[in-house]
Amino acid sequence: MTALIIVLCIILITIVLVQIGRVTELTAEIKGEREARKDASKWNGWLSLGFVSIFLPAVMISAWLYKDQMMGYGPHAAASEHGGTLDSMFNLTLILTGIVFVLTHIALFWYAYKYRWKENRKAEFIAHDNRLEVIWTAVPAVVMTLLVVRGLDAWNTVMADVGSDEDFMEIEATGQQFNWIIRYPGPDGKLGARDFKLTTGSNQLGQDFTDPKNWDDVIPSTELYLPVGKKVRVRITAKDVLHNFDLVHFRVKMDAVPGMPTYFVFTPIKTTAEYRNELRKYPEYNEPYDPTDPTGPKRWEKFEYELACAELCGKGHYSMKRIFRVVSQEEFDAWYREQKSFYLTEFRGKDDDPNKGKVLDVEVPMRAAEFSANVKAAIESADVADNTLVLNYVWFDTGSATLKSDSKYELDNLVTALNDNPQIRIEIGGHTDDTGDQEANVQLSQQRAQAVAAYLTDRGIASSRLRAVGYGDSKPLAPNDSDANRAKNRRTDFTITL
Ligand SMILES: [Cu+2]
Repeated sequence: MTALIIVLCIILITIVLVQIGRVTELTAEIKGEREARKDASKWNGWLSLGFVSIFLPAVMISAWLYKDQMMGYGPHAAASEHGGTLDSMFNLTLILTGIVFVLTHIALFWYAYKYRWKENRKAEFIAHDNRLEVIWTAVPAVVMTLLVVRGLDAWNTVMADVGSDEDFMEIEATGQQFNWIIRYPGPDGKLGARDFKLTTGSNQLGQDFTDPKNWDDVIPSTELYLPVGKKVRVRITAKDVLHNFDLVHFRVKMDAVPGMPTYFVFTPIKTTAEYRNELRKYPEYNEPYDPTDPTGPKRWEKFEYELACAELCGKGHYSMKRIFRVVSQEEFDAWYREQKSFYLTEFRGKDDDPNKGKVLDVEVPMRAAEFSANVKAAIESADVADNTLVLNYVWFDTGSATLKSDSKYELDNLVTALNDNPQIRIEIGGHTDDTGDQEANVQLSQQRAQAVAAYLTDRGIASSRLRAVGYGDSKPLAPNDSDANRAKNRRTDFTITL
């Protein structure tokens, strides 16, 4: 019942509203609606004309005033070789669409004025005009073709991969929530292989360390350096979601897609210092970097090339910032020499190191340098306790005095040290842990010390400079109470005697 009453009310109200509308129309006609329309039409015409004559100049003036905020203008010049090409494409599009924008606005508002309603003027209806159709299809088609062809040409140039004979350096950028892991190839110039199945907390990139190319790879955690004028190929990957490798000053932007490596090749042409110097010309960059410290450094002095993630990849997206510093080749080389291999400094010898117990080619020169420094320090030291050095990389077959082949590197270092320092003599000491028969231990340690001495005399060291002593377990370095300590006590060492 209530519903019926409501429906009836709605119907009645609708009828009332329609009737009111009719009454209003009739009254307007009696009052002279034509006059009212004439007035309104005249006003609208003039206002259209007024609007366009203020709006268009205002657009142009503001574009001119704010041009320094646009990419490719003023302080935002491109800092890479291909950057200028992209900027000029944006410019061409801006000019062509700008012309169309101005012309259509003038036409739109001028016609609104010119063909405003007038008494006795009748609209002319055009059903179809082939000529017009052709013009407004052909003109945009030609312009679009021009833009697309130029774009394709630019795409082919910018996206061309490096040739095999070209001089370039390759780095790798891996996006993850929420940082960029950047990998440099190290002295061999080659990035090592990766396998996602090997990814762990300590091996973030899943580097396959059975691949020797991985051994010298560097993963810097602070500022990243690039040499100016050198072609850089960035291998871009992602670990979790979609990221985007964006170096805006170099006009480099490429999606980092999980499971699908992408790349970008670019050549930085301005060093950070040069770019700062250019920014210096603009008043806005002469303002203090930190507004609370007006006497502090200016904005241009603190400028850095920034790597950002241009994909909204999650909550911490904004924090994916890395600094790339472009410097001269000499400065770059100096920085690069200081970088430490991730594998050798962070991963070597850990439980999941696939090369545990093996000597790697890269380690041989490192160990040689370390050995010669230790010997030098021992000779120079006044303290007798410093004269004994452990041969950390000399190993024997279990229970025997046969040297393992990997021991030769350390023993060759010892040969070099003895040749470099003809004034020294050494006592080679063999040591065991406390397991097993004491007498047998002494005998084994004696045989092992002699094996080392024999190796040295074979390499031309006078036997008068060598003495081999088997100490058994009488000189432990640590109490024999754990496997680790017992391993420490099983050793060969040498003591320098002048
Ligand atoms: Cu991201």
